[in-house]
Amino acid sequence: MTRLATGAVIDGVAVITLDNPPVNALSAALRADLLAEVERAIGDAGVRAIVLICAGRTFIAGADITEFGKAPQPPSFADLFDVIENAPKPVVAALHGTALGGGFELALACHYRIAAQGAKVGLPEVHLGLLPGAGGTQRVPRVVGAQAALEIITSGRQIRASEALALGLVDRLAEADLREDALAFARQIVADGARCPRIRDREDRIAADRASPDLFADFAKANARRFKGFAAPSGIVEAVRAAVTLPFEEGLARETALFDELVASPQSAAQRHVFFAEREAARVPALPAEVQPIEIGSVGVIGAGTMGGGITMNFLNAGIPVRLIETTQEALDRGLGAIRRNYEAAAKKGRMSADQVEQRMALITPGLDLAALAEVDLVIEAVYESMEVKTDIFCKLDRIARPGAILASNTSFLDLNRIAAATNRPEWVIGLHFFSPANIMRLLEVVNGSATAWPVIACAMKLAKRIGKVAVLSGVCDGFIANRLLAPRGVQAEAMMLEGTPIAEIDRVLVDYGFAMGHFQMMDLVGLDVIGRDATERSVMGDLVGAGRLGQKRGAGYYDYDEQRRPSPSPVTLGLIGEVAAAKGIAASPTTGDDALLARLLYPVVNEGARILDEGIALRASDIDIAAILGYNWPVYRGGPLFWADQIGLPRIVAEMRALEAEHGETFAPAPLLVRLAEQGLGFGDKA
Ligand code: 3H9
Repeated sequence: MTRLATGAVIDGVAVITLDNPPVNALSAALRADLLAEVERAIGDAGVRAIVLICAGRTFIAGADITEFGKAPQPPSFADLFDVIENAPKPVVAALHGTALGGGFELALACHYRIAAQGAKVGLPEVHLGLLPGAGGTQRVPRVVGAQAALEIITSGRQIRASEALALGLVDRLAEADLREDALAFARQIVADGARCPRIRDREDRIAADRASPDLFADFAKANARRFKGFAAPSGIVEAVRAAVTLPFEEGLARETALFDELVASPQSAAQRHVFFAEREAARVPALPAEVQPIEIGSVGVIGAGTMGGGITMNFLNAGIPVRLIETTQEALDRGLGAIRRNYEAAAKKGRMSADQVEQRMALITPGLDLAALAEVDLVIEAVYESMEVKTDIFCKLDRIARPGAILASNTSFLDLNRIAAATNRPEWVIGLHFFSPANIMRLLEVVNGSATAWPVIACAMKLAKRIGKVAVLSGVCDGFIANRLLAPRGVQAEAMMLEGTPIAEIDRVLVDYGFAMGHFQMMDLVGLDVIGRDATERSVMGDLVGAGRLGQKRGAGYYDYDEQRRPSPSPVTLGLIGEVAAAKGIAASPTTGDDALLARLLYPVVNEGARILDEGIALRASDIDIAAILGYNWPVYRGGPLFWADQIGLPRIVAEMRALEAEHGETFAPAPLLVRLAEQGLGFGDKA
């Protein structure tokens, strides 16, 4: 068997190289090999110091996440770290790439740390619904103090080497070659007396923290909004408090107990599912292996409105030049102004420099003529949703764009195949459906037309990663994956409203489930005039617009808003709901009870997901979860609608849907796939 850790002694320094691609995850096998090598080096009288370094693109990026939920295999992290920390010879960790989670915790158990200039360190466990379970919550506060430790661990952010040096989390930065510099550092340590300082013995920072016992409650309070619904942050606060208030061993035991609780929780299972689902989404099994993605060096965007501007920013941020086209100078100026304001606001917050603002703006070539797109590699059309306008643009693009250019539409529900048919090259046409605000939302639905060629799909999937998006491949259907999936939630919210369920109750249940806002709050935020533009029959929304209640921007929509934009129930809306219900002959029968409300709102989403999967619109159940999480802010700790459904159990959902069907009609008829899986005792996650 290949050994994952190998040692070589160079001038009295044992260099132990870890090699477990792709990210050197600290699996049981790697822990065993590393332990053997460290013990060998400790026992070797010719070895005066030890350097731990990794092969490949990164230092250890954490524990092996696939091992969570399985029976733990020896050696444990604690046993391995004990041997390293108590080694009688100095141990130096040499960090490059991303030293994260259990990898960074290993480095903190070493006596010294040296980092390559471009390295980053961090404890991202919180993103997996966990806390650092290998001493991170105990050692980091001993270096940086409790306040900074809380910030670092609850944010899970990656810290650049220079900041890590300033914070004392690493001892020095390599100047040139990490391995050579680590060796030189080890030799110098030996020459200076071969001290083996242990972070666990450091008291100064936490002694100071003991003087401010309120800091934990204050931190939790100040971040209550950010932590809402998540279990891991309070576990982290608790563990860091233990670091300050308990002796090291007891603090460590507290950390382990809290970690064990979280790792067994449905939240962490959901967040781990999301971690792998995001990566899985990039894979298209049917893509022939020999297909080479087309490279994109320049982009054209048609439409400088909110969507087109946001789309443009993604490419500018990745250093890709954009030709931005509008129909009038005024619209173009407005669009450019909005992009600039956005960047300047980011610069004001310290997220970029003034120079970077200018560099990004300089990548835009504005224009009023589609002919300017003759040479770009990819054109993205982002004009309003009209088949007529879009087919006209694609017909023109067909004449203008160079052969081999990809022609993409940002349509959110129109038939991509009809758009493609307006050209003589439908194989070069694809859907790139961004979500608003397009520079922020991470989902990109890549819509595969019936004629779209494989290299075009391969290109879109690869490009998504380059511009920081998570691509999910979708077939052509009304609303593609995310919009189609979530539409039934809105339908049911509005149906319940007309049946007399208070809208504030409907919204509250969604917020308690974990959504950032409820259905009606979201409508008010987006603007009722914008959403209800194409309505054909009488609706509460239409009446609200008629009454000038356009949403938050007017201080009144479904809700009334005060100056701080806080919503309160509106008697006007209540009256309109009654009128519309009466006009439609809907009798009052409010839904009560959180579970009943939730089932009514979200089981139809699960059902639609089953149809989307069964029809082959989505490649896999986890893609549907990703679309909901990244496109609609479905709470990540629920794992998405289909993962959530699996956790509830499909037989229970089918039974409840049948009861709803008996009461409210066939909208609730469980989808065939849902019934099939339930009968077979399977979940969506089991569907191949
Ligand atoms: C932890 O450490 C707990 C401890 O505190 C306590 C223990 C007691 N395990 O993201 P990429 C795979 S919790 C297993 O595409 P990039 C990933 O699935 C852990 N697999 O690359 C993918 O596989 P595939 C704390 C992992 O360059 C491949 O590696 N650490 C792990 O864009 C490439 O990944 C973290 O949460 C893992 N830990 O980004 C860090 N990590 O090719 C998680 C990655 O089959 N990892 N894989 O799809 C990351 O954030 C990114 O992967 C990283 C590289 C930044 C490292």
